[in-house]
Amino acid sequence: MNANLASIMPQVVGVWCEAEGHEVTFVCYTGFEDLAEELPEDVDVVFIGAFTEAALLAYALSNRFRSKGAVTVLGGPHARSYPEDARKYFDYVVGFTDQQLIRDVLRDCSPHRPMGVHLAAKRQPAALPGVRERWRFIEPTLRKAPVFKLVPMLGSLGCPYTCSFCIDSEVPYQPLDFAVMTEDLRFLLQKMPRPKVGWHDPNFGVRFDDCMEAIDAAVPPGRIQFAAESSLSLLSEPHLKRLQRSGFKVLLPGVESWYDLGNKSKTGARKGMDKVRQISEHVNTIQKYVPYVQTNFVLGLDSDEGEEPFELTKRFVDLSPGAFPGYSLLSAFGRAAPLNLEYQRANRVLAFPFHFLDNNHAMNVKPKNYPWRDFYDHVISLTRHTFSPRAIYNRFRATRATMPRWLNVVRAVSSEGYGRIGFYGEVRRRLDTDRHLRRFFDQETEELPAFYVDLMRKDLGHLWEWLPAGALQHDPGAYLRSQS
Ligand code: B12
Ligand code: SF4
Repeated sequence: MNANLASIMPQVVGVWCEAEGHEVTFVCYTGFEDLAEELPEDVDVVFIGAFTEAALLAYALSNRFRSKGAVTVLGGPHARSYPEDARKYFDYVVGFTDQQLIRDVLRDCSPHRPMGVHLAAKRQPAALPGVRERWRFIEPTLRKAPVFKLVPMLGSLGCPYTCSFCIDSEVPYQPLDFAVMTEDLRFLLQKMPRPKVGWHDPNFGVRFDDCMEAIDAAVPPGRIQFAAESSLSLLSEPHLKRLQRSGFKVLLPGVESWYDLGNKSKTGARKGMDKVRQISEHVNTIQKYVPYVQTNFVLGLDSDEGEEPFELTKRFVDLSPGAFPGYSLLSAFGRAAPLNLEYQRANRVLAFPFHFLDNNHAMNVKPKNYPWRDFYDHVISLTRHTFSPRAIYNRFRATRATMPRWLNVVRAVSSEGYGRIGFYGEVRRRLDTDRHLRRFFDQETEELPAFYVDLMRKDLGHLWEWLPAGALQHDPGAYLRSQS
């Protein structure tokens, strides 16, 4: 799947660099390529877009390119979350990025060391190059996806909701040009016989009618299949009917919590089992119209206490057997969300290396209402329940279409289901037996446990040699310190 999940912005940056007259080499690293072969040698400036989970890889690459005389720029979720740290390893670290900012970087284009400069546009860009302009970067990326090919598109930026754990909670909602959307879809129909589009909007369909009109103006029913992340409050039955007509096959609504964030799921003040019943009914209704549904949950929120939230999620899994539950462990990505300041103020953020901050391999916020061992026991019990043979079978039966049925099985028995049970189990076992790891979890030491160092060395392979000194450590309170 990985090439199908590639980001839009690196393609955009490629288009903007070419517009300035530069020759661009574009590489999408999906985790499998031999980077030594794919990366160009003789370059003046290198832009890297990275999530925090890929930060160490990005730091190692920057070091390698700088040693050969290039100037390096980091953008993307990691740069937005941890600019203070990234400046140590890049000449430029950029936040919100528009065409003018890229132009400024290219014109200045000089080494900034030992500390890089931090630049950011005042707001999200008003417009971005569409599929037609990005096609020459989209096409080689999709070639890396053997069967299923998903074209990334964007209809809006920001979000009108204010979930305090989210990077977009303070970014105003802004639709992109609907005419460009229509034009892009027409273009795609010329390029592919049966295109599939993945919307990268944080919350798809906020301006629902405008969005659907823009799609319907270009796409005869059923010609393009769509996937989108959308909040439950936008997924009323009339909206679902329209989405079905227009070819939406995959929806990923966020439930997040049984006690919090009611406005987003339109459950108002309802909490606990009442909310489970209501959401489960809603999700089952969604599945009548859309064959593949993934419901997203955050585990370990401060509103959770005791066994109940985990038991409620198990009930949800039973009541909505066809939905694939996506679990994220509560994570504070540096300055990505306002809530992170609170965690840092309370000294609850652990210095887990960036490599493990992918919402699963580590939870870098000390849970408010659970000792670590209890928390992991609950997470393991929930994950086991979700991927038990009975639940896998029920999911299979409750999903009508063939592809989604098997996709659910594959996800359950691969690294996502069974793999996580194994990893959480290993961490839980070490909480009993590995004294150093236990002390790290309890914030009694910041020295990294060998267990994590070994995993990073293995994952980074030969790039481990290029990791700059100090890169494994970061200041988990940097955001708070920058505020004072
Ligand atoms: C769409 C999306 C996805 C999609 C597409 C992923 C992709 N490769 O882009 C899917 C569903 C696949 C996905 C998966 C994951 N996601 Co996601 N995702 C998002 C989401 C909702 C929107 C991001 C987006 O594209 N916005 C539109 C772009 C145009 O805006 P932007 O991201 O703000 O980018 C601006 C700047 O940062 C900059 N910029 C961005 N990239 C680059 C690159 C360069 C080179 C430059 C110069 C500038 C630049 O320019 C933009 C314009 O100002 C965000 C949450 C959010 N609301 O932003 C989470 C988010 C980015 N995801 C997140 C996470 C954790 C994940 C997963 C690890 C979850 C998981 N456990 O599987 C995976 C990892 C996937 C991967 N490694 O590729 C975190 C990242 C936190 C972090 N610091 O790393 C976010 C912030 C959500 C959160 N938890 O707060 N995700
Ligand atoms: S609805 Fe989704 S995108 Fe919007 S603020 Fe909440 S979590 Fe973020």
